Amino acid sequence: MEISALTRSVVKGSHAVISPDGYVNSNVPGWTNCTVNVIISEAMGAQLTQTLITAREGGRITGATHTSQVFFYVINGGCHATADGKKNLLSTGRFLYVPIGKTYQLENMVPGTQILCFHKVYEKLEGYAPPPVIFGDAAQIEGPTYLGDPALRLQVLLPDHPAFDMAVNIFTYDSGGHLPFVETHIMEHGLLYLQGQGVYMLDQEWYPIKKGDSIWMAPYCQQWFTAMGKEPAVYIYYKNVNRFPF
Ligand code: UGY
Ligand code: MN
Repeated sequence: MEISALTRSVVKGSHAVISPDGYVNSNVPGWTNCTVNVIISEAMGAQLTQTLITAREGGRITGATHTSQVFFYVINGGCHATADGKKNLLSTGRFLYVPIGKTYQLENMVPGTQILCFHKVYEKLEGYAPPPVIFGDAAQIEGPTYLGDPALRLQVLLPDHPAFDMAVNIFTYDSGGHLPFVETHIMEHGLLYLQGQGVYMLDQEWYPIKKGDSIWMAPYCQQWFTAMGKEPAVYIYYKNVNRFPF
């Protein structure tokens, strides 16, 4: 029998590892017939919110952005999406970015559809209008090698433009691939494993990680990862970018 008093999840001042075994569901107004798990939030010290939405029969996600922008990524399943009057079909690997001050509707969700969501308070930049609504498909985005290492590939899902103050990237590591150095940086991360497994080092502590796990890394949380197992390890992650730190 499994021992229910054990978990791989940890929540610390500079980082958290959240495995699905600890999920307790939330209700979010406007997100109807959906199971919602708020995985990363201000309540743990983060400056982003990372949410996982799983549709039940009749699942529907509607709302409006105010001070926060929102990024939706379809992990599996599909739905019809509308944002600021623009419509598109979302299926596995497709995404929708909704800037501040817009409405959104994700409807006709196939039961079981899973959607990852990042919210961040938008920091305006003088001289630049806030970004537009963006629909995209990760399958159509190039994944060049990362820092010249053919075992690592990085896809940048949002435009690299000063109007954006957040990035969302997909990082793929062949088995045995690893970050080339221990990163120590001011940017914060929220991430979700889409595939595979490996070992993450967070502030000199070592964690086995696999598909379905999430990680929060506060600014300056030291980080390094190596992929293990028979298939590439893939994670999608958030990063704050393009703004002066004070
Ligand atoms: O973009 C990044 O900072 C990325 N290389 N960090 C990470 O994967 N932990
Ligand atoms: Mn990093």
